Amino acid sequence: MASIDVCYSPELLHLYDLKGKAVVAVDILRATSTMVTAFAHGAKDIFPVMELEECRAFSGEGCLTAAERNGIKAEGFDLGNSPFSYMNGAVNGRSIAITTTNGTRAIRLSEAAEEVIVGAFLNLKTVAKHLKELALDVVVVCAGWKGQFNLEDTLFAGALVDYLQKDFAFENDATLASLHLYQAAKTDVFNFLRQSSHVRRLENLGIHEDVQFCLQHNLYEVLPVWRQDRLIDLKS
Ligand code: 3SL
Repeated sequence: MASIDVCYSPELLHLYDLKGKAVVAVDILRATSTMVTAFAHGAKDIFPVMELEECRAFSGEGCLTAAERNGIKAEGFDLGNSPFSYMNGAVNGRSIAITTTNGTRAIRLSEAAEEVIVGAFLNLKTVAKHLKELALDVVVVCAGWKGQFNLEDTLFAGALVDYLQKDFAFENDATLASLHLYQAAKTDVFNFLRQSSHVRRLENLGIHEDVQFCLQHNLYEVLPVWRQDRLIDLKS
């Protein structure tokens, strides 16, 4: 039986051997939720990059560029990191280069895996189904916040384990803790996260609707996976 593990921060990735495994990279608030939303609204492909300058360089190649630092849209880019700004038809058929504080880093640091999948509550069931079909060992890589643990990515990990627990073995306490946290939170995930640091950080920036939106389960049947140098949607 394949196993499922949870890595609470990209800074802990050196403790995990990703070779031959499937990684689900997650940044619920908001990078991976936004990428899933972008694909659901017709984005052709997405180039997640770590640095602002790297991202800016893509504008010369006909890509839309998107950048966020510390919750704020970086100056001089087409888009920020709110899922709502990807819903107005502007991304339809377009390539997007994106850099965010933690999410794009989690994706790029997972490249050693056999398969890198972008997960969010928005596409939870689609990701779970794909993992069952792949039958590889899984590591959920939480983006966290600047190397630290966060609650929302951990809840997503727990939700995924909830879906997969009959088909995958658990190998570490991080997985069990994620599952228990999600089981405690699942009747009202929004309320459970009210005091969490990134929800408060976003609220202080006047960002309210994004949190409710990103916590919706199974809104989209989108499956972003890493292929060569970009993310594509396997469901399109
Ligand atoms: O850290 C990240 O990658 C972002 O998703 C953070 S924010 O939600 O845009 O503030």
